Amino acid sequence: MKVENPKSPIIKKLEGIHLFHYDAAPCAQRVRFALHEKGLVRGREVKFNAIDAASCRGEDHTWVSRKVSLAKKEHLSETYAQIQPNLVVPALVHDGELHIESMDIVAYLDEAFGGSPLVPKHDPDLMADAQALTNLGKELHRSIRFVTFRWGLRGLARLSNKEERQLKALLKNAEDGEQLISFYEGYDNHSIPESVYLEHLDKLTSAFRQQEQRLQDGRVFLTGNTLTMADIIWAMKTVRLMECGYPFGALFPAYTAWYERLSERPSFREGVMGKHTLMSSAFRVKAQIEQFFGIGLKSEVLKRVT
Ligand SMILES: N[C@@H](CCC(=O)N[C@@H](CS)C(=O)NCC(=O)O)C(=O)O
Repeated sequence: MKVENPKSPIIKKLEGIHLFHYDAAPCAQRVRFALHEKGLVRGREVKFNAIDAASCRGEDHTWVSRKVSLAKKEHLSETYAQIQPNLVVPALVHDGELHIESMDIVAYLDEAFGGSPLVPKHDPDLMADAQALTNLGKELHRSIRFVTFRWGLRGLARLSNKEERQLKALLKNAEDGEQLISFYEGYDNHSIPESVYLEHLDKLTSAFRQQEQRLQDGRVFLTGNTLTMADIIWAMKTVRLMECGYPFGALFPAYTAWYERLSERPSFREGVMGKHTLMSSAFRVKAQIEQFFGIGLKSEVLKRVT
């Protein structure tokens, strides 16, 4: 979605492609994957709010990385609210134009940079299938949030009272602010009921089972034999859950093999994982320790399906 008349004075100054993102955020990983599929590789790292001429410059065939640390809560700032009114990553600027919503950005990059289409408009049946799967992926974003915050982040991502007040004030007029506010209210007060968490976990398991069935016919990608936006959104959903110990290998072998195929692509290795390896390893170690003690996401899921 292109944002008309963005508030931030930074936007108009940016040349080439600048991505406001966080290495561990699945929504930003979707866009980084697409950028690399389009032959645009990661270039300079600059502060997200840097406005000097050298930082604003673009470079051919690369994108400028403007990291917004979710861990340091840099997204809950007035400066970032002027860039991304919903206070989430990613946001992409291309030659002074601001785009938000990760899957809309993927579609934008597809149009702007050509190459093998990620949005298969040329084939109506394929397009309908890829769109339906993408929509299901979007719907499940909330479920991923509930499950990964609980198992992956625990208290680490909680907001202080002051940060929660800041979040509410900054999102007062945002179109899509209510979801983030109500999620943090429950999460910060430890008042998300177990039943809500389990409902989200079951929704995810049943969605992954559907994908497992799809892949039974030996297809390479989720919608057939070409990579589409559907593979992007589902693979990035899978990254974080894998890190949290979700037992994909034990439950869904064809889905796991599909994910491994995707994760071997340079766009995945460089675009998605490039600078995410440290945090990814920390998540995996945490999951392994939990598994050692017979707790954690793996045993929780296996208990529910057997
Ligand atoms: N619909 C948005 C969702 C963006 C979103 O939720 N981003 C997450 C990271 S995956 C975020 O920035 N969360 C901030 C927070 O949880 O405080 C998109 O697809 O771009």
